[in-house]
Amino acid sequence: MIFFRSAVFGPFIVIASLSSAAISSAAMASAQPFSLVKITLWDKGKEAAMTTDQGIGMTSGNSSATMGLKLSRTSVKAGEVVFRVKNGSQDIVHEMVVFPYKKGQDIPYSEKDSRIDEDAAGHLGEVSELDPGQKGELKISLKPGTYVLACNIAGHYMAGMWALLTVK
Ligand SMILES: [Cu+2]
Repeated sequence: MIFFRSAVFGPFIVIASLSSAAISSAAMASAQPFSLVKITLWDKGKEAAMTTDQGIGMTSGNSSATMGLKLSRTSVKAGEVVFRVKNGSQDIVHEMVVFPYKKGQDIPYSEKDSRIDEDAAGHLGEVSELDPGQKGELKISLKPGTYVLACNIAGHYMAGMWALLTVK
């Protein structure tokens, strides 16, 4: 058979000789079922003066933020995504909320509450209110696009506690 001469088709020949149960477990072992993003929530301590002008699209970005999210990766494949979140702060409660993002769009924001308006912004899921040192996990399915990961404790988004994630 001509397939035996092709390295590309080799794996199919091996699988074809197995039972159907073996095929599905082999497929599961080789295909990664989800993308993992590890996130550390950080800050410079509760004594640090919080910045207030570090929202998305604001002139300074969040380069001088006193709190933020550190991502193990900023790009993942579309499909199931697991966010494994740890609050690395010594003394401040943080969380991680996922929103869709379109370039040039302002994130709906409530000045009154000093928070992103979660309903208007299209809240997709969250690991809410982690105490210092605490961990949490969120698994959601994401389509290709850009997403905002933000902490929506009052004041934290404008302090610069957000990051962008690209889904391809
Ligand atoms: Cu926070």
